[in-house]
Amino acid sequence: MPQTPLTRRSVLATGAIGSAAVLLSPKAGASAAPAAAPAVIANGAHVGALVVGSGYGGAVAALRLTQAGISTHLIEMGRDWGTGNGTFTPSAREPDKRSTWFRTRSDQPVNHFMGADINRDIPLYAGVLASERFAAMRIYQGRGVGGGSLVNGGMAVTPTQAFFQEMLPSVNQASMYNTYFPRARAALGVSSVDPAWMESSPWYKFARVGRKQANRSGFSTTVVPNVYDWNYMKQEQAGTVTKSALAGQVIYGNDNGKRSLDKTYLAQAKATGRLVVSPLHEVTSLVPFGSGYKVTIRQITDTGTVVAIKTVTADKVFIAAGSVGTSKLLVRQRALGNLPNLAAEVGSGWGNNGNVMVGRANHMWDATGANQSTIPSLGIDNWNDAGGRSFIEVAPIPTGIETYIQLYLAITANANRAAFTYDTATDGVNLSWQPSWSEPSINAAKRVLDKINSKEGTMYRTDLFGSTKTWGDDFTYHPLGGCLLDVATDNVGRLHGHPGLYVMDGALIPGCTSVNPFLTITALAERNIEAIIGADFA
Ligand code: FAE
Repeated sequence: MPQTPLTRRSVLATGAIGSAAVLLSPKAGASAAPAAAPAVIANGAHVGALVVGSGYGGAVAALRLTQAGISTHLIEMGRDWGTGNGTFTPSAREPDKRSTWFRTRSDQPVNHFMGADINRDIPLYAGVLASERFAAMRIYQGRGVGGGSLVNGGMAVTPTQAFFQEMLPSVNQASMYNTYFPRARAALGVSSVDPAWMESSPWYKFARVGRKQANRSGFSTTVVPNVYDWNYMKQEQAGTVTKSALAGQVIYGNDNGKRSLDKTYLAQAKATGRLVVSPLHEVTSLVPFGSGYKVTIRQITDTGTVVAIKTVTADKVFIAAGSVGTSKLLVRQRALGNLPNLAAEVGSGWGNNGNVMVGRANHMWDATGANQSTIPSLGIDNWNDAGGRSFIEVAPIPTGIETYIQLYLAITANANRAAFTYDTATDGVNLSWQPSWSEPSINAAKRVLDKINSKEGTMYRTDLFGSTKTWGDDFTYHPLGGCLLDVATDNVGRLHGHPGLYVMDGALIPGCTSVNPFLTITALAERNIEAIIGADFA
């Protein structure tokens, strides 16, 4: 049977990452590091801990389980992208087959320019960015070992304590802000741009112009921390290293510069010798079996041919397939009677973090620059506006030419929540989001951007999200919820009704984090896995 080779990656032993190592003492019954780990999981295997999905929740679980001496298998439906130059699509401007998860045409967030559709035909391939379409919402997600960290903008923002209290009232605030957020920031390698460099770099002119305009209308901006290596970016500008953020790479992966999970949590987990990663393996079913679970896994090639259907058994299963992947998997298993005891709330409470995008047309004297880094550095903070709360990223539009466009991604307070439901006719899962539900988000964003337009005498662009469409309100980068903490699970992510089955990812978070979500997902996973290892592996 053909098997996908496991490519080894180098460990980035930075000080920040090293200082984050929380060495848990090995548990009773924990296995020693295997002499020669198998390349991928074998059909018929019995494993102690199985983690489904290698994004933030999965990577945290994998690291802390292996550090506690527990042999762990990580199952990931996307590719292992390896490292180094030439792994990913060279620029988001020119999507090739590596860009997109099994579509015959790219499906970009900004998909039009001056009336023209800028998507491209591409061969079907296990590309790194999935655009998953539901009736009224398309959801962008990372696919590959590292999940969303491979494709995201790296913005690592801590929500205010006041909002965290509102979002997850059952979670002890002090422990989050004193222990788990700092632990997550250190392990992810979060830092901020050198302010002096940002003021002078031509690649951040778009950010400076965006800030000037926000300030002129009475709004303050805040620097947004990131996992991108800012020193590497300085060298990109100096021309001494291969360009990545300064070459238009981000949503289809960064070959260099970004500390994605494969270089941080997952590299550390592999270094324990107790982690086996199975890329191009998708978990399709879960059934209780003895005191654990029987798990069915489909293995594919990178062009989509199914090469194996494997059945394995696991004592404990950590589901970290992302808000959408986790919700879909569990809703379907409940409907098929495989996990009959799951709570009725599994599938509910889904939100899009209030995401909407929009562009403004600047005047010729407010050029945003032909050269733009793909990594944002500033946000307009209007979260205290009770009439419509928003945190608006000043986003780049790295086309390589001067467009005079000021682009924004707004994160807004939007109380609408959708549910995932099983559809017997298609054997698929639907999402109940309605087009009109984005209106509160647009209204919140307009409270800032209408004012800027009025002050600057400018208008919105209507040619970026369709041939005549102002708002990018039908997609999200930030799916959250579907399996809420302390509702569908207990207060650390144990699913009700099925012992030994856990949720670890963005599905736990009720629809909105007020800021970009991965730092919150990581910190919450750190909290939960510590409690689970302490209590359930004794
Ligand atoms: P996620 O990272 O999505 O990982 C889930 C993994 O599970 C994926 O690798 C899937 O391939 C895999 N999977 C799914 N189903 C299965 C299955 N059945 N079997 C095996 N594997 C499976 O989940 N957030 C920020 O905070 N800052 C940003 O700057 C930012 N920018 C973004 C830009 C883009 C283009 C996108 C798409 C997202 C961005 N995000 C950003 C969102 C962030 O990446 C996302 O919230 C996290 O990745 C979610 O983490 P999870 O662990 O929940």
